Amino acid sequence: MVDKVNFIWFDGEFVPWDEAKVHVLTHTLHYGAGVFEGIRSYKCSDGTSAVFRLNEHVRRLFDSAKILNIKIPYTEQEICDAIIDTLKKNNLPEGYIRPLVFIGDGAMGVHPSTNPIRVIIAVWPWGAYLGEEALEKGIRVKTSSFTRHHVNVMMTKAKICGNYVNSVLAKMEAVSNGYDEALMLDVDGYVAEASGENLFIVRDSKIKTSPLGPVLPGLTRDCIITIAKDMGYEVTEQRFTRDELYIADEAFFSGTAAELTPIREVDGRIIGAGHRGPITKLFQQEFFKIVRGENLKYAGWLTHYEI
Ligand code: PPE
Repeated sequence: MVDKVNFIWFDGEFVPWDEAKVHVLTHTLHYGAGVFEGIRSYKCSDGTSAVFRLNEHVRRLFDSAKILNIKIPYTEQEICDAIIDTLKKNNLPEGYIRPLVFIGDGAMGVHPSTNPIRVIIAVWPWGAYLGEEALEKGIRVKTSSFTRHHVNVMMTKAKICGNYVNSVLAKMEAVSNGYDEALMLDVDGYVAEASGENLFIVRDSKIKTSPLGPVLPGLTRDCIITIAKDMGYEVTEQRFTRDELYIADEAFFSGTAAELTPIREVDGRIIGAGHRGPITKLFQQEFFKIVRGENLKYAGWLTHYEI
């Protein structure tokens, strides 16, 4: 269950959590044509809080809307300000932020016509996505029977609601088979991403991640690439096969919700030593230092606020 807070920002107004409702003929509810973001804020060691990569997430929200050809009736700055206001209004020093842009009710049929474009911003406390233990011990993963999107079937640079039906199918299959997460391959059989995370592998201290194409341009992915390069690691964005993952020394997922989650097993093969590897641990530590404002080199990624 989501941990309720008091208010949701809804079309420019704060509405009590339980009253943030829509009509059953809401267009997006039927056809999935909406866009959303997943953002986190963290308590910093100086006593303030900070949203991680706020501007870039909001930019991706607007990119997603452009790709879907819908116009958000606010500016990027207005949405950034509304996010901070929503965190403050709810006295939330640390949590998850979910802006959603959707097509309201009016006409039915796949052409949304003049239906209103509506925006909500919800925030709530959300701990480790795959469990606190997973961050240290790693998770068990199974290759999905569901293929990740073809770039001309779904728009993969956009975080479109309907794209996630593929993720829901894959995740449900993985969990019902006793695994924590699904490994999704692209249409050519190369490793793409998971239901809600990008993926990295490490072998001989070299880092590799799937190139953009079938995968979401994750901001955590971008953060890992940046910090790994800054630490002197070689990082390549190159297609790789599932057997290259099987023989990796280390593997981990990256995502706003999942943060950096180590992978300890794939399709019954133990990855590396079967627990979080040293390079994964190093990146994880660096990541948590950055989001908590302890590494000033990346201070530009943080938007501070005070409760
Ligand atoms: N791939 C997919 C398919 C994806 O959904 C996410 C985020 C990522 C990669 C990583 O992107 P980024 O968060 O910018 O590093 N998934 C969001 C939704 C998770 C959910 O279950 O809901 C998230 O992590 O917020």
